[in-house]
Amino acid sequence: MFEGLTQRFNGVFNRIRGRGRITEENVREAMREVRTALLEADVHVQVVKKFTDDVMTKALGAKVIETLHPDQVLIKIVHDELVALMGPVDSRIPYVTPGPTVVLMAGLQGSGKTTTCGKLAKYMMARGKRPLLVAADLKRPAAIEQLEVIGGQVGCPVYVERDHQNPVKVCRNGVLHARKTDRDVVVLDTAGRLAIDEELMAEVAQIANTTNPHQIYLVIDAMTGQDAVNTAKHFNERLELDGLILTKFDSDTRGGAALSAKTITGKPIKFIGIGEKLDALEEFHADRIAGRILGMGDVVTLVEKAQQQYDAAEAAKLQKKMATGLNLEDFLVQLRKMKSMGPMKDLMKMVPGMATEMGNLDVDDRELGRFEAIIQSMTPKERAHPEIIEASRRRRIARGSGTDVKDVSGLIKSFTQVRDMMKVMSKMSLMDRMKSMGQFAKLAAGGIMPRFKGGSTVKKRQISSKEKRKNRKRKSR
Ligand SMILES: Nc1nc2c(ncn2[C@@H]2O[C@H](COP(=O)(O)OP(=O)(O)OP(=O)(O)O)[C@@H](O)[C@H]2O)c(=O)[nH]1
Ligand SMILES: [Mg+2]
Repeated sequence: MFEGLTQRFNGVFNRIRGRGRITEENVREAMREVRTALLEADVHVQVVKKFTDDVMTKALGAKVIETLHPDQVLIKIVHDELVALMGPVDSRIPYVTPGPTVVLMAGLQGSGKTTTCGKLAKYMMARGKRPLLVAADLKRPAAIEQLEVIGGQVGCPVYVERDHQNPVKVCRNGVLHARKTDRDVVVLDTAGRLAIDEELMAEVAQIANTTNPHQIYLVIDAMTGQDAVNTAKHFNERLELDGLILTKFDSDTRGGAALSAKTITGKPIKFIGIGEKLDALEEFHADRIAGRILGMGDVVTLVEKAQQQYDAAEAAKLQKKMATGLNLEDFLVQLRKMKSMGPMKDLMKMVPGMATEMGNLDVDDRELGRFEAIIQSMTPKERAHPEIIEASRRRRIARGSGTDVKDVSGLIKSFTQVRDMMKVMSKMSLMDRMKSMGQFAKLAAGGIMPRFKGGSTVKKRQISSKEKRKNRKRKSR
């Protein structure tokens, strides 16, 4: 699959090897080659641009760790960006209780829907599920038989109705049949369409509307490259997909679809089809694919270790500070560091224990700027000893920073809480500290940020599956 890309990346890293250090010039040169390599691999131009820009920024801001060579650092950065490009992805299927969990499969003609239905049934059965396949492709004469044969091969029952041409009815009855026969998953195999054609699109939307599937997967053919991604974009506008399944990954295509899909459609690839046989289905893991593309797992591990050691040394320095008590001056330094490092959310993810707590939160980077303005309007003495900031000082600071007194008070209060908590934490064992990190994240997220902006900095992103189904209904109308 990715041979061409792998070769090109190797060439880029080889050329950087032997240079003394990472400079703007040699990274720029490397990125020119990477850009060509990605475009040749049929990666969407928008994705190529974002990727090379991000790698460039990260490479120039990379920590200087003496023990590492520039090519090693670049390999790690490229690896991480590839992972970010394709992820995050959770390939688990979220089953509902009580069942049955309804899974709708959609896609263009010949993309591999029917085969993938069989593969999924086998995959689910290996995990203790009792799926039912439903033959809802009534357009192609042999489609029902094809699904029956596949069901027979994997040992999964298939629900069919032969006396009419109404796929919506078959799907609805299929779900009822699953209930009666104690099957806990229903996989609906729908008719393919040659291109995005309105009639068939309306049909699949109607099936979605009637059966209210818990998951909608779009099957796309890796061999069609960027067309597959465009298809996914169109389907997603109509169906609100939960994930993509990229088939024919075993073919010698250039990999553009795998690399572009997430960025362009916003939906992750959940599974890949790697052959015609019914066990040729793999969960999609972005890091494995990135590893496959670069083929440099050992370098990535090496760099990770070196960075961990470096981070440990830095952490020890910060730890000392924490024990003696941070002041707003330190805070400002950290804040500026954060700003230069990139989006706040990415940063939060790097703190142990933060990722899970912060996963659904969106922190607005612009707010950091207001934060900075407030601290900048304080005198050095106020920054070192925030407790001296009484009412009149608060008013002056608010005026100076163009904010409200309420904002200034909020910031000071939250800062004091965080500082005190850090003091306590610095005396804890590592284990206890990790546990408290969760609480700290909540404090940082629910404390400083929203109070600072009146509650709107932190947005809850996730919508419930009920809302999602409602949205779907609205869209399909
Ligand atoms: N090599 C390879 N072939 C695949 C893969 N998945 C499906 N195929 C083949 O692709 C062809 C089409 O697969 P189907 O499952 O019939 O596709 P479909 O989307 O159901 O097609 P329609 O029902 O006509 O819309 C078959 O020959 C499959 O064997 C895969 O992952 N790798
Ligand atoms: Mg089919």
